[in-house]
Parts: sequence; C-alpha cells; structure tokens
Amino acid sequence: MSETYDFLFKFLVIGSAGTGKSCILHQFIENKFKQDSNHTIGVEFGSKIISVGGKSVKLQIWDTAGQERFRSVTRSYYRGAAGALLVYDITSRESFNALSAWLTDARSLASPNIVILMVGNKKDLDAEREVTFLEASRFAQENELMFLETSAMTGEHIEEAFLKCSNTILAKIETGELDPERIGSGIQYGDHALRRLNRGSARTSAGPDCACKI
Ligand SMILES: Nc1nc2c(ncn2[C@@H]2O[C@H](COP(=O)(O)OP(=O)(O)O)[C@@H](O)[C@H]2O)c(=O)[nH]1
Ligand SMILES: [Mg+2]
Repeated sequence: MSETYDFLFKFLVIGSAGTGKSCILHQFIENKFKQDSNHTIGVEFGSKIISVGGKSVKLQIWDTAGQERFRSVTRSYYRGAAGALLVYDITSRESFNALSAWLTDARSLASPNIVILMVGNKKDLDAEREVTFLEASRFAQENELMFLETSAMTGEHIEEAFLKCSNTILAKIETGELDPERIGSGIQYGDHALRRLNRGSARTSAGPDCACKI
C-alpha cells in the first residue's frame, strides 16, 4: 500500500542524555514504554503519519541515539529540521540548565526557522521533581518556545507534543512564514499535496521526484 500524505516534516529530539528522548520516540511510535533502554544501540529513527488540522503529515523523527553522551551531536543531524522537541527531565536540574546550550545549537545548526517545543519529561516522578512547572514556563516564554510536561512512561502528552509542534509548522506554512520550497526547510510535499497543487495551477516543475528539499 503506498503512503499518501500532504506534508513530510523532519523532526529532531534533542536534550541531555538520560532525559528520556528514546523513550519519548518509542512511546510515540509504538504506544508503549520502552523498558530496558540500551544506550548505544538506540532507535535512531522513526516515522509516523498523523492528522493535523485536516492535513495528513508524515513525521520523520531523528533521535540522537546516544551521540549526546559524547557531546558529538553532528551538524548533519541538525541540518534541515522543521521541528524539534527539546527535552529535559523534571527530576534533573542539570538537564534543565543544559537547555540553553542545546537551544543555541539547534538555532544555529538547524534551520533558523525551526519550530521548537520544550518538553519536561518524567512528569510521573513528581515526588522527585527539581524543576517547577512555573520556572520552566518562564524559561520557555523568555526563549519563545512552546512547552509541555510529558511522561514517556504513562504516555501523557507524548502525542500532544508532536501534534502541537506540527500544528505550529502547518500554521506557519499557511501564513507564508515558512516556505516548504526553501532548501533545508525540513518540509516536503507529499503525493496528496502535489496532486492538489498540480490540479490547482499550471505548475509543472514539482514532480514527486523533485520535491525533496531536505
Ligand atoms: N519514570 C520515568 N522514567 C523515564 C521516562 N522516560 C524515560 N525514563 C527512563 O529514563 C532513562 C533514560 O531514558 P532514555 O530514553 O534512554 O533517555 P535518552 O538518553 O534521553 O534517550 C531510562 O531508564 C528510562 O526508563 C518517564 O517518562 N518516566
Ligand atoms: Mg537515547
């Protein structure tokens, strides 16, 4: 069965090691909590088609797969990402303090227009919390980030995180703030959207094979 979708977005999951990035990806794709996490042979990549605002969007999500342990997250990892989840662990102040450095990297190495949602993960461990919701909200506001607290263990707000970020990207495409045709935008048209475009105008240049801008 061929997959049809309106858009494809490249997404990243970034943040310090141990914050739950691989579990977030796993929970989103598989709808279950990954029990034993293997640090070196992690899931590196996942994709899922979601429905956002009447459009179907294929998310192509990249996980650092342990690179962050060696501070060696590469430029090529960041290149051409449309969206990112910037993850810290609510029970680790250290992971929260590291957000600024991650943010600097994301904004300089990815597309400058990258849409970032900050995620306070391990919401289920409230008794061990080191970062309050209020403090994190302020940081998010100051840095123009969207923000959610999640639990990759219970699944709380995991889907919402990806949906919210995707919704914002779509809205920016609609207002023209994001141009899917710009090289490195992290956005591609899917078959659905191409068919619609071809019908709607005399465009001939955007065949399925030349729509790849990532
Ligand atoms: N209680 C709890 N533990 C979590 C959650 N997410 C991840 N973990 C645990 O945190 C550790 C690190 O998770 P992992 O996904 O490998 O983090 P990564 O290094 O950021 O990819 C593992 O022991 C997970 O079981 C969560 O939401 N709640
Ligand atoms: Mg990992």
